[in-house]
Amino acid sequence: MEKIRLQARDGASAEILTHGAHVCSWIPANGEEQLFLSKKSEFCEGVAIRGGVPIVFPQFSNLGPLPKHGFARTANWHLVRSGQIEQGAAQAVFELKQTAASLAIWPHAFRAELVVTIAEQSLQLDFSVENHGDAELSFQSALHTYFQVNDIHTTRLHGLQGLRYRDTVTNVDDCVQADEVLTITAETDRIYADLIADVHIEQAHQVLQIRQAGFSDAVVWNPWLEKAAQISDLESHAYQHMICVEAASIMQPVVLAPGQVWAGMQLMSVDTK
Ligand code: TA6
Repeated sequence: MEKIRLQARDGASAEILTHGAHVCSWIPANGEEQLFLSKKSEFCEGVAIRGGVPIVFPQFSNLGPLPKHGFARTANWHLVRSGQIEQGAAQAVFELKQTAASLAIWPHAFRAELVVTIAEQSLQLDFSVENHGDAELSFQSALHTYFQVNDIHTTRLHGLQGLRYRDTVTNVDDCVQADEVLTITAETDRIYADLIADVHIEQAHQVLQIRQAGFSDAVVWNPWLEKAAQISDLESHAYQHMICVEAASIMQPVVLAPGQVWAGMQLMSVDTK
């Protein structure tokens, strides 16, 4: 698997693997690593990477007959181009098309594209899917971003108040986020529907703003101690240093007519306090 290193003129950098078009590292200009990557992650063909930004497509979790979270995160993507673009930003473009293996489990011709752009304090991920077949297709998708945090106990999430969510831990639908601040104090696995505001991850030293478009939902996941201990490629105490906030389309799968294109975006920007 090939690793692409992006460097913007201002020093911001990112690393992306062709395996899964997987963003493994993002360091803003004059900043520190923002993505969590498990030290126990395996980097081998056919295996999903634990951390960074796995691309979930065309199925979320086990909500269908496909492998968990679909096949895009373990597929070999094609690098279309990479390098610096206007105003010193750096960008890499990857594409994935149907293969004999994907057609065997998901009978659709498609082209998926991930555009990774870094500059200054931000990372932008543009994900799109085009239906190349002659029949309608539908899919779920997520940018399953793992953020690195210094201490989960003092990390505060904003921007979810008033939203409906499905609690995947208790299997209760139609919960409502009452509080303005969400702190993680136990295993948390929630699908928030119909986002309206940006989500902010607040830590003592910085605030990371997450804006999304195209994707209607957001997933918040932390396995906490017991669940983490059951995940073989995650160190059991790593849960203290990670939080997944995923831009997702799950509740309402995306439906594409032949020739139609769908696009979703997750834009992350760091503001040091
Ligand atoms: O997005 C949250 C979630 O679906 C959790 O339920 C949890 O299983 C997580 O993804 C990780 O899944 P993975 O297949 O990468 O172990």
